Parts: sequence; structure tokens; C-alpha cells
Amino acid sequence: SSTKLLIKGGTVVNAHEMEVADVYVEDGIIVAVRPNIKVGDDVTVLDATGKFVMPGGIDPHTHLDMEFMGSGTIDDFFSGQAAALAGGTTMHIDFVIPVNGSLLSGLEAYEKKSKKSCMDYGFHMAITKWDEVVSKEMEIMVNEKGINSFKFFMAYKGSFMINDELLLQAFKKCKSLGALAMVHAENGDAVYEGQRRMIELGITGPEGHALSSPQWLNFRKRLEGEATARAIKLAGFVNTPLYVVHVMSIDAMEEISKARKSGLKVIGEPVVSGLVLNDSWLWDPDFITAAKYVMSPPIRAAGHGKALQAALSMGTLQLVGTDHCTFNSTQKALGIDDFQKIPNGVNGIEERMHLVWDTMVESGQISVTDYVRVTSTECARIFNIYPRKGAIRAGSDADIIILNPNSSFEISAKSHHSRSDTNVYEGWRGKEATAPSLGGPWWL
Ligand code: DUC
Ligand code: ZN
Ligand code: ZN
Ligand code: ZN
Repeated sequence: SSTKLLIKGGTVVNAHEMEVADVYVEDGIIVAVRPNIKVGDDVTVLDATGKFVMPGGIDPHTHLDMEFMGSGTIDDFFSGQAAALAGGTTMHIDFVIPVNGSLLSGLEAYEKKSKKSCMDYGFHMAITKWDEVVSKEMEIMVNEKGINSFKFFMAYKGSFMINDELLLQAFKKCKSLGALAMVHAENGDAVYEGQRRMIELGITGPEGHALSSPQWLNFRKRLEGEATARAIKLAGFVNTPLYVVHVMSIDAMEEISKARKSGLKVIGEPVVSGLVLNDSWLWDPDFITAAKYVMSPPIRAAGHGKALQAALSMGTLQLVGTDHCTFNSTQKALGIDDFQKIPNGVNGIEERMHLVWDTMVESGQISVTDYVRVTSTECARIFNIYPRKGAIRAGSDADIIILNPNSSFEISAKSHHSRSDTNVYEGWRGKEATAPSLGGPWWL
């Protein structure tokens, strides 16, 4: 038997236009989009009058079921995806972490972990060391495994970080494979030095993570700009496109802006935490309240988020991710005596669609069509899954959400679907956004 669904009378939104129309779906594929579609009795009809019918969100940056800093993230491929669906995101792209440097072993492990999946997903490959074996494995990823985006770390000195010499080799390899190079852009040597300095000064709490004396705070954001500029120049040198993940500071954003104006192919991804939060929480006297905001690069001072929002609205930055990487309070407490031991990461896979809507569409900063572009379509285009994803049109996957602009609910750890006992967006508000074509909230 087939499932047939008609979504009637809503405002259908794509990245460049919107119109009142019906959407007819059969077996998970959109069959028709036009006004007044007539159907038989065997079709489930949903009235979407007064609501927006949009492509489901695609989160380009998540970490589910990842071992990191001595802990495993609390959300796996089931709970993380259930959270995503509950919040209107119908696809995500996760980072495979190699096992002992091996990409193939890493992929094998992630293929197992992702067996619990309840929605569509894709993989990027993180590169945690660089040598000839890895270089050969990259070929296998691109030619046989369908993975053609690789993330390199300019931070995490002593573990994931690779130096400029190797980064340049890696970029050359991406160029020759036609793969997309991605970077975590921070100056790892300087971050290491700055963290040691904080400990020497006796600053062991979460505020030390933002390197809290004013000159240090300045330095850490400037150094994100420095690393971003360096990566842009190295990628430009070998003429390969670059994707900068989690752009957190004005400094980094301005480097991307300059590069794009000069004609370089550079993509900038802000994450929702960087767009809407600021570092004031890192000074909360309650350790857990502060520690839950610890991620890298650090969430910046107030003002950076607004500037990143403006850059997103003007197209200087192109799409919004989350870096969803959740730990519960017991795990965050590993760093009670030393902020360097707090597992880095914040939630967001469930909240991203709500927060971009409530902070940017409600305020008139971006249009509803731009909302679809930055939360879905642009990601589908960059990672070669458009128009199967990221569009409401005949032939596309029925990854559809219905957003009710007149609804409002409060985000809370008490009601969210992540397994974490905390939420960095506690008390923020969102709109109801359901994904009916994917079966409704059966995971509850
Ligand atoms: N930053 C985080 O906060 N968590 C996961 C990895 C990263 O770069
Ligand atoms: Zn990162
Ligand atoms: Zn990440
Ligand atoms: Zn699907």
C-alpha cells in the first residue's frame, strides 16, 4: 500500500519564491505543487491554511555519537535525529571521525552508529592527521563512498591539529579530487598558549575558556580571524574552494567577506549559538550553568552575533549550522577544576529552525524565502543534494515542514527531545514546526 498525503492551502515557500498552493505527496516523494489539487478518498488531507509549507531544515554540521574529550556525546543517531525532526530539521550532515587516523575504519564505525537513524543524513569526513595513507583513503572516500567534503583542524594542538605545511598538501589533494575543503579555523598554537596562561593565573573556571582578561578575549577572536585568513590564502594559493565551519567572530566574518569580494570561492557557516548567544553566561557563578556554554571556538562577546546575523542577511555568510555536540551536566562536570577538561559542545539540532525564525524572520532581518535558503536550500546546493532536498517541487523528497507563524512555545530541557539534561536555549521561544510527511511525532 502507498501513503498519499495532500497538504492543502498553505503558503509554499522555496528559496526564491512563495505562493499559496497544495502539495501532493506519494510514498515520500512530492508529485505535484499547484493550487486546487483534487484527490480521492484514499488520501490523507492536511489543512495548512495560514501556515508556511517549507523544505525541511538541513543542518550541515552535527556531531552525533562522537567520542570527544574523554566523553561520548549524549545524543546518538536516534535521539539526535528525533530532536532534529521535532524541531523541523529533516536532514543533517555529521562528521565521521577517523579511528587511529584511518578514514575507512572511521566510516565503518559511523555506518554502524548510524543504523539507528530515523531520518536522512549524510557524512563529511574529519581529518585528524595527514599522511600518504590518509591521502589515498581520501580518494576512496570520493570515488567509492560518496564522501567529498573533508574538514581539517587548525586547532586542538596535540590531537587533531595539522600545521600549514600539511594543510597545504591537504588542500592540494582536495583540489585534485574536486572535493570541498572545510576548516575549523583557530590558531591552535596560540589557543594552547592562552589556555596555559589562564591556568597559571589561577583562572580555572569556564570563563577561562573565553580567555577572560580583556586583552586575551580580544586575542582569541582576532586569532580566529587570523586562522580564517590563513586558510583562505592557502586555499586560494592552490585554487580550491573553502568552507569555513562555525564562523563565530566579526574578525573571521570580515576575512570571508574580503575574500568573496575578491572573487575567491569561500563559504562561511555561522552556527546558531554564535548568532544568538553571547559569552556573558560563561561568568555565571554556577559551574554547570556556565559550563554548558563551553564550545570551540568560544561563543563571543555580545555584538558578534548581531554582526554575524547581518552578514547572513546580506549573503556574506551563506547557511546556518549548529555544531550540535551535546554533553549532560555530569559530563560537563569533568571540568569542575579546570575549564580545559570541560567537554566542548552545545546543543542546537532541535532549536536551529526556531531560533533563526524567531530572531531573524520575526525581526524583519530576512524574508521567509531567505529563511528557506539559509536553513535548507543553500546547504543542499553546496553538498550536491539539490533539488532532491531543499526544494518543494515535483520530484523532490517530501522532506516538508509546516510552520505555524502564529504559534509560540518555550524551549526547555524539560520538554526537548535531546537526551541532555540541559539546554543552552532554555527559556527562548519558537514556533511549532512539524514534519508531517515523515510520520509525525512517533518517537515521543
Ligand atoms: N567544537 C565543539 O565545541 N565541539 C565539537 C568539535 C568542535 O570543534
Ligand atoms: Zn570545529
Ligand atoms: Zn563541529
Ligand atoms: Zn527523505
